Amino acid sequence: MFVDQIRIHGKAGDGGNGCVSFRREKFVPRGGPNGGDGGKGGDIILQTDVHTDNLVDFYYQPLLKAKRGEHGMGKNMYGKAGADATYKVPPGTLIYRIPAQILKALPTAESAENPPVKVPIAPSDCEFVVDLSLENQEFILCKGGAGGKGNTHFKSSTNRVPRQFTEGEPGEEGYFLLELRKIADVGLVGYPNAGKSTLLGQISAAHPKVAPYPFTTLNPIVGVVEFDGYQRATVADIPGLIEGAHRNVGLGHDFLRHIVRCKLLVFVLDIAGSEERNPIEDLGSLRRELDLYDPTLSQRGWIVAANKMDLPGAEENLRILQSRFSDKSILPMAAAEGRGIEEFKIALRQFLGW
Ligand SMILES: Nc1nc2c(ncn2[C@@H]2O[C@H](COP(=O)(O)OP(=O)(O)OP(=O)(O)O)[C@@H](O)[C@H]2O)c(=O)[nH]1
Ligand SMILES: [Mg+2]
Repeated sequence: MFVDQIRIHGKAGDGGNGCVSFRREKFVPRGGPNGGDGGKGGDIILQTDVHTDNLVDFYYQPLLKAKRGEHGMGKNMYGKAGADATYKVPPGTLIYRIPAQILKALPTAESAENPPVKVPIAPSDCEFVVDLSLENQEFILCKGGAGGKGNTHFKSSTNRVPRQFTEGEPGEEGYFLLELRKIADVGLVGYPNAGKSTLLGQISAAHPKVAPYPFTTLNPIVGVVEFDGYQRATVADIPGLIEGAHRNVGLGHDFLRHIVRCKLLVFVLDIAGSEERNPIEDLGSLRRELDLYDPTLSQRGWIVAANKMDLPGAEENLRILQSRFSDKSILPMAAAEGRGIEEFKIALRQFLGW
C-alpha cells in the first residue's frame, strides 16, 4: 500500500510531578525537605529517512506517543526523563496542523475500523508547520512536558516544612496532516502506456513494472540516474495522466503533488500515436492539466521524450512536433529498444545544468 497523505495524533509525554519528602534519619531530628523534581516527558520526533518510501506506517499506527517522565522521589532524587519517541518519514514530507474546527467534523483518527487513508482534509485548510525535505532532518512535533518541582525548592527561613510541590506540565498534543511530495529533480509526465516506466528502467537502476495496458504504474517511483563524473539526478515516474486529471479523473491528480518540486518536466509521448491518439494534442492536454493543477507548473522547464520511434507514423509526427515547438528539445527514442537513451541522458544533464 502506498500512502502519501495521512492524519496523525501526537501526544508527547507529561512531565513527572515533584515530590514532597523530608529527611528522616536517626539522630537528625526534624530533617529538612528533600523531595526531588519530576522528570521531563519524552518528545515526539519526526526524522527523515531515505529508506522510508511512503507514510504507510502511520496508517497502522496513527497515534504517536512518547513516555511520561517519572515522579520525583525522596532523598532529592530526580524522576527519570521519559524516552523520546522517534518516527521515520520519507524526505519530502510536509507537516500541517489541523485546525480545531475542521477536526471536530471528522471521525477520530484512532477508530480502528476506519483508518483514515484518504484524508478528507485539504492541506490548504490547515496551518503549515514544516517541510522535512533534507536527509536525516529532525523535527520535534510535540514537546514533552517539563517535570514539576519537589518541595526542596520551597524551603526558606520562614517555611522550613514546605509541603508545596508542582505537578509536571502536560506534554504537547495535536492533530497533524502529513503530506508526502517526493523529492526528485526530474518528473516524467505522460498518458498511460506512453512508456514512462520503460524509460525510467533504461536510465536508472529502478525496475518499475512495464506492461501493455494503461495504469500499470499505480504509485510514484523514484529512480537515480548516474552521469559520468559521479553526478546523479533523481527522476520520478508517476501514474499516467488523462484528460480531467485535475478534476481527479483517472489516477493522475493525486500524484501530481509528487512533481511539484521537480526542476525539469519530461513529457513522454507515444509519438507514433499507436493507440489512436494524437501525440501533438496529447502534449497540449498534458500541459493544460498541469496548469489547471498548479499554475506554477506551466512555468517549469520542460523537454519532450518522443518515444516509440520504431512504430509507423512516428517520423511524420516527430516532424510536425519539431516544427510546432522549434525552440524546444524534442528527443526521439525507442525506449523499449534502448535507442536514443544516451542522447536523452545528455540532454537531461544539460537542462539540469550539471
Ligand atoms: N513499440 C514500442 N513499445 C514501447 C516502447 N516503449 C515502451 N513500449 C511499450 O509500451 C507499453 C507501455 O509501457 P510502460 O513503460 O508501462 O508505459 P507507462 O507510460 O509507464 O504506462 P502507465 O504506467 O500505465 O502510465 C509496454 O508494452 C512497453 O513495452 C517503444 O519504444 N516502442
Ligand atoms: Mg508506468
